[in-house]
Amino acid sequence: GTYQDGSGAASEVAELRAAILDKLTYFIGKHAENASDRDWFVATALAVRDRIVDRWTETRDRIWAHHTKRVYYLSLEFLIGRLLFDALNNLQLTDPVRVALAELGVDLDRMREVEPDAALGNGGLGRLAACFMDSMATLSIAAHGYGIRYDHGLFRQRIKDGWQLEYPEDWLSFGNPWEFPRPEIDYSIGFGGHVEAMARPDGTFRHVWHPGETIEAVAYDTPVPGWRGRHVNTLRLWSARAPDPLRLDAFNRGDHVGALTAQVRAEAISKILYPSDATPAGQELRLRQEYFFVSASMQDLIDRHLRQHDAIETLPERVAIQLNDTHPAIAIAEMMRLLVDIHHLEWEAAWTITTGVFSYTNHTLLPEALETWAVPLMERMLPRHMQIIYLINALHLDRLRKSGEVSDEMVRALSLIDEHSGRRVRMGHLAFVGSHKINGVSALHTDLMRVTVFRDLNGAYPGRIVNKTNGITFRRWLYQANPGLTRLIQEACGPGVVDRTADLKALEKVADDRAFQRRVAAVRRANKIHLGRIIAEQLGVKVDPDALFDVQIKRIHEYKRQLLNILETIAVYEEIRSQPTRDWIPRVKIFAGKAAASYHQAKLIIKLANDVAKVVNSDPTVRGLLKVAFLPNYNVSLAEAIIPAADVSEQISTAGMEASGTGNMKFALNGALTIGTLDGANVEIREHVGPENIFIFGLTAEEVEARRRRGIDATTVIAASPRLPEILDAMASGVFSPDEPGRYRGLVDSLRFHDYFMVTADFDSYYARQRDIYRLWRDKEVWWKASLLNTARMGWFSSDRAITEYAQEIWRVPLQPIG
Ligand code: DL6
Repeated sequence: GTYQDGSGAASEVAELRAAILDKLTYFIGKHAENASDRDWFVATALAVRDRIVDRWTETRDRIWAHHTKRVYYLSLEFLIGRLLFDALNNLQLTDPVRVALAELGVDLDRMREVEPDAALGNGGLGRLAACFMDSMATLSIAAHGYGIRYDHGLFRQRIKDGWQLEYPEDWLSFGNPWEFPRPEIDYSIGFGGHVEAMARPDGTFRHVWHPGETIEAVAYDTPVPGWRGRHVNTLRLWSARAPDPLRLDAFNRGDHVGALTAQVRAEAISKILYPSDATPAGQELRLRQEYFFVSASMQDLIDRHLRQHDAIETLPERVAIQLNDTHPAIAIAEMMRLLVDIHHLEWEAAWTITTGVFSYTNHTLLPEALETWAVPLMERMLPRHMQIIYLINALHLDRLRKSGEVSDEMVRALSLIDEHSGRRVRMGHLAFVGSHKINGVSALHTDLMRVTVFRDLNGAYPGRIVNKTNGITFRRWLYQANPGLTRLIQEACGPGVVDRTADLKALEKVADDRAFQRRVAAVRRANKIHLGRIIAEQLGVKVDPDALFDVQIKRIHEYKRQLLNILETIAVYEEIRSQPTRDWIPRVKIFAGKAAASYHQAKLIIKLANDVAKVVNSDPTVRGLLKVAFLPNYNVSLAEAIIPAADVSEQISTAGMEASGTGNMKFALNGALTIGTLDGANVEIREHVGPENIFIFGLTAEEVEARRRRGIDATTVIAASPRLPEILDAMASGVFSPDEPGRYRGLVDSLRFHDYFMVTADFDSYYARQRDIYRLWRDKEVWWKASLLNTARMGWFSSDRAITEYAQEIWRVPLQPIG
């Protein structure tokens, strides 16, 4: 059996089998004999979807009848991954569907592989939104996710000769069985044009925006069932359409392409996800995307409110809107425009409503990722919104001036308009001023927010900043991804642990039970064999399941310091070569992750990982004691295969730079031991699992700051290190790039002379911690105890806990706990 209790009564299986066959016949139009895996997948998804729909309509009726306060989660990214097992598990249908398909001669696990990943996000921010959708449904919160239905999600990564190549992703090419197109739900979105000021008899003005261009936003709904199918929410994604499908006059004149240009321009808005993880794309189209989905969502939620309640004034009692980062921050101005220009409220009343409904989550302190938009661009694209932003700013600064002494310098810092290099609108400031709560995503990150980006705003609006440490959904990241471990956990903690993550604590009692440890080790070994097959298929590299699997999977970014990990790999390689007969612990270094297409240094780091892999994996003196694998096209599904197979989790960002991390939580929950800096949520993970069960190293955020102030030339640091000079010389002289000896000279020079990310400063302590890991690995009893204690103590990092905090402290909406 599995961790589910719906064990699959015969009648249930028969019903499901009939439903799947029915979909295959009447929806797909095929016989079982000539159906492909993809046909079976679609038929199964549709049969399961039917079960979800009943609960979906029930949920809607219940919310409607009780006038439940609603949450709207606005996010430019939802990194969902595959949905079949989410649906099956949350509806307790995995076993009966498995049996029903087996009776039809179909293997559920093979079929699972054909579902494309919905990769509508870059990384942590988008995946957090997906975990939060699962938790909001699980806790019966009346929530909608609002975003964009990108035709093409995050690019597909291929590695050719060690270099990253980007290809368009095509998740919709075979249709999407989970979504419901709602062509009848569409809103007009304006761009450009001018604003007319019309004097009222009392001398005030009414503003009418006459957009120069209009685009339609069409809704596509995906139901999101919570745990045990109690409650089903909606993810509503908007797709762009031109008001007219083509210009018939031009077409008839023979201008077949020109007839379509307006349509192409309109539809470009939802064509593709911008691959900009931590740098603003800086392009007009990106701003068009942001306003497009925000305006559709604001119109939609106001419509829904007015269908149910007669007064717009009650919005804050009925609605909470969460801005996932600043990407949807223009919603503040759009809400004001709708309330003042369309619903004719007074400015003050509108502002009270706006600040009453909005709250904003900040996900990064990296200066290059703090969104700003050039004023001339805003004036051209959103002229009315620019006026509104100016007025918000004037009133905000007036209020501060009245409340006390503010220097010119403070005004410059507090203003929504940055005047440093041309005039730019600071979207973070707009989101801050227009929200009643602003949150960071880990304790450390929130503390740093208060003293860095939002220092002055925090002084002006004390108490607005709160912390909400991120969480992950255990349903996907433990129960689905690691059914073997889940069964053992249920055995030790009781079957109800899947409802009450606090029950994980009971694992502590068996943490040093040798027999139990061995069974946990056997599960890990099976997961490693499974991952080993993927590595062999993808890379032709054979790995030993008894080797230590040391994993770093995440976006490639200098601050995440994949480079630090590679340097340590080189150190180990050199040691094995110089003392080949010592009793080395076999180790596999696993990397995966995408680099932004325009981020050259990150792409060079990918090339380096692959170059090092090539040299190490083929060196006969190494004899397989060290293997390096860079797996291409990292995505949610690959993460689900890698994380349960990891022994060591690399969370080694420069302290102060990783806002939280959520991968760190997924690994620790699955029993990998973390090597990491005191950064983001690592700090809280250490508090929970205990300092003896995590390997912390390196400079603290404060020390990083202090060192940077002293300068980032690393010449003396390197000279003082017992290993760095040799490693860097090897890299710089072309040991890993014999075809182009100078390839890494620039990279090495930047480490030597501008080591902003403190790779060299942290290297020796990182190296020493890795040796501690080796020592522990030799003592399996202590190792597995530490591993089990990690799993036992990670319950707090559930996204159910995070969402409970948002619901109680920010949104003030009711929820129904599970368990
Ligand atoms: O909060 C989710 C996630 C954090 O866990 C990561 O630490 C953080 O880097 C990420 N932030 C972004 C911000 N990008 N932009 N803009 O992706 O958020």
